[in-house]
Amino acid sequence: MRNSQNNSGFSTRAIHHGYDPLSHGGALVPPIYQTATYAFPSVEYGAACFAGEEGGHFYSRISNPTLALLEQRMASLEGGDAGLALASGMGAITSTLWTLLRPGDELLVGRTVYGCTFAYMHHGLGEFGIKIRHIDLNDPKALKAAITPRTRMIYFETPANPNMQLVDITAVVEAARGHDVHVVVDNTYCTPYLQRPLELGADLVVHSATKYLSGHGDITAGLVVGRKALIDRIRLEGLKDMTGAVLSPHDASLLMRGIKTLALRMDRHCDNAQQVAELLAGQPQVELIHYPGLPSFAQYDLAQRQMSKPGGMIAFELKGGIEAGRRFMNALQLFARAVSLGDAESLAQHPASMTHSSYTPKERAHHGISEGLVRLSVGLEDVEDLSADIEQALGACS
Ligand code: 4LM
Repeated sequence: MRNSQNNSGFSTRAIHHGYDPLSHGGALVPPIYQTATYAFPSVEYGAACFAGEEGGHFYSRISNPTLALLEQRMASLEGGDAGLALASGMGAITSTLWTLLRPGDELLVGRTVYGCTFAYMHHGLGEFGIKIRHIDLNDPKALKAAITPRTRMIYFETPANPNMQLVDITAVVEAARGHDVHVVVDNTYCTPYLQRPLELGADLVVHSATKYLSGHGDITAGLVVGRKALIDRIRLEGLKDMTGAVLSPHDASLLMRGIKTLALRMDRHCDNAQQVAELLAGQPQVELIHYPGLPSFAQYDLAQRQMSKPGGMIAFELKGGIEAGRRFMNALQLFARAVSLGDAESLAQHPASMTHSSYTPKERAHHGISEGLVRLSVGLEDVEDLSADIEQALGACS
């Protein structure tokens, strides 16, 4: 029996958890249940499913056996008791926040978040009567003062996209204790291989599984993991009735394929990024570099404590600002000029004009996203080739 993998190592669970081939005709790879609906043995059974009295699947916007396996596996990897798969990271974030917030509630948000998350909060939630306040979550006094009787959620990314600022998860959980507040962490940059916020006391973890979890840039997907009672609510309110952002069974299967190699890939992403960061840090053209694996990183101690490795993302600025950054990016030959992250291919993008263009320039300045910032997602190629590309592009832009 391969079903009881709870105490196995990370990769063993990433490959086997929740699935026994011998219960599926010997199929080594879990079958894809490519079905929208399910036949009921009786009208009474169907009615009991709809009433929530029977646990079976009854419509694939609500649940599907292929997604259920993925959800179980991710819950195991994040250390939660339930998971929910969705069509994209934004599907996961919007389904979660629409479920847990009501008009009049206050949402405290870290200083910097992904551009579409920021836009959803300010143009979506904000227009439906939810008050959004960004604060420096690393300032314990500011955080304590910001929590009011109307605060219902503290939401953040760590590291934040794109400026790599970290938030001390344990400190936020501590500040939220005793308040009716959910702590929600976007763990996209780290994946559970590098950081497990639920084990530090967070209530929910959300993911863009489009990134490292799937790892091959061929699907969009999202995940939420946490306590079963919360996940059930997000499934039955946010996903079923509000967003309908359901993941296709075929993409769930691709995502499970990606997750099988997560540990291997993350190790290589981290090793490559460390070398690229060290190379950049030593170049005269580089003004500033943010990478949690460099001792010069402002939150190096927190990174060492909270993340098992520093990850595959680097943010840096060149002397000469955005003009130099543009010349650098246009000169790259191996790194693709593309948004998204966590793929096998190395990617370079300009947050101010791309992923974070939903902030106004004034908002970017206020939220710590400088106009000259260049973001690298360091891929899985041979690091010598990546280094050579960086060196030739720096040469071309100076
Ligand atoms: C990007 N990011 O940065 P979907 N949370 C984080 C993210 O970085 C993203 C999402 C959620 C980028 C996309 C173009 C921390 C996305 C949203 O794209 O909806 O799966 O995830 O390049």
